[in-house]
Amino acid sequence: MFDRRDLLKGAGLDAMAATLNATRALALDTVTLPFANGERPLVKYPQKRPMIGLTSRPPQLETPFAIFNDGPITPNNAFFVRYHLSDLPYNLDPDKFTLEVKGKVDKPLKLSLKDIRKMKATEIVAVNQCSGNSRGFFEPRVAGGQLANGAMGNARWRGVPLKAVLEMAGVQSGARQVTFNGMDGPVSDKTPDFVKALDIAHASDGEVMLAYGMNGEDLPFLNGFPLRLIVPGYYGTYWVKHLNEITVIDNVYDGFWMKSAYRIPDTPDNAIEPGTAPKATIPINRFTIRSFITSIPDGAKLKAGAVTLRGIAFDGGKGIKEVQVSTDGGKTWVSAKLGKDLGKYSFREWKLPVKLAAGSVELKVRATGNGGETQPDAPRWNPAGYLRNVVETVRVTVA
Ligand SMILES: Nc1nc2c(c(=O)[nH]1)N[C@H]1C(S)=C(S)[C@@H](COP(=O)(O)O)O[C@H]1N2
Ligand SMILES: [Mo]
Repeated sequence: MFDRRDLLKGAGLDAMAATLNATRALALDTVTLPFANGERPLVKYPQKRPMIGLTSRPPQLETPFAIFNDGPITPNNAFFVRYHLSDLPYNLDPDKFTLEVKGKVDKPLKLSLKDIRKMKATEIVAVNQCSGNSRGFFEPRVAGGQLANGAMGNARWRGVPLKAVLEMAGVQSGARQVTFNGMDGPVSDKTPDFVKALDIAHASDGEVMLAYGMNGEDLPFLNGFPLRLIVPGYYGTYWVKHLNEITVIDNVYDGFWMKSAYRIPDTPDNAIEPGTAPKATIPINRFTIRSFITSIPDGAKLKAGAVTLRGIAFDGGKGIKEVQVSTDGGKTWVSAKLGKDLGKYSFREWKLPVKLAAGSVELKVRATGNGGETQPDAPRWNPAGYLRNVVETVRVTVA
């Protein structure tokens, strides 16, 4: 719809604003996700290929699952999009953009994109996954965006360590947390602005990153152009987009999106009895370990004989030790061959040649992390529909 030079001049953003402000993006077709009320339009947004549309105000787009079979890196134009608030910064001018660093620091900063790009760059391959990824599969069903498994993606992020910027600003003693605010905002004053917080030690660990690059290009607008937070191993809620305000504070941030939203039961496995309410909660944090078969969709019809199964696995940052596959509904398991290691926060590809005999076959996949944690056979439940990591099953008919 427009090229990168136009985008940087701002003309592209105007075009995008027009498209995004249209009540409905161009609907191409529909897809049906495998749960009740799973009909969704396939929609086309600027810088994106056709994506599964969840909402249009704000835009929320899910990645069609077949794309995860194309390789371990999710293309920018297929990367999922999640927003809470509908007032997006379409009119931002990258030449005038500034990142403010303030609060309990010796030297408050106002950094331009040029300033940030002049700093020593680092790169990391890391999965971004929405807390609500796979929420549509919860039983009993829970409120919130009814997503299948496509609210995740893996990219090579380029930027600067947050640590380096915090050091430039000089964090004062007594600092406890750092808050992150982006340029998007609520349309009505009643909705609280989207602000997230990390503990100071986490924010200064050298891995948390301010990213301007994604897979060798600028961030797509809908993925946070021109700057976003990368919090490797942590759910996407912390990965604040269009990030322009960092505040060091000497208390624990109690804004809505930390204190009331994005919380998980404070129980073993962060699960509770389905349909009940948790007694105590904590902020959501690291990913649970997951694995998927990507080469064969659920419900496929296959010819009997040899086939190579392929897929991906990832966890909250220890890295994948083993992926096992079952072709008999979980009775027996065989270790798959792991693909190239792109880092402990990345998707890890796996593949396994198997022989399938005629009949109804349940294919299952289960990952084990370097810390020994693995996936449960039965789904765990929490009222917000977070953390899903049950052993996934792909049912196929072999003839
Ligand atoms: N500014 C801003 N950043 C945000 C959000 C938001 O609503 N506004 N949503 C968060 C959530 S919940 C997720 S899952 C990720 C999604 O990142 P993506 O849209 O690039 O895939 O963005 C995070 N960063
Ligand atoms: Mo999310």
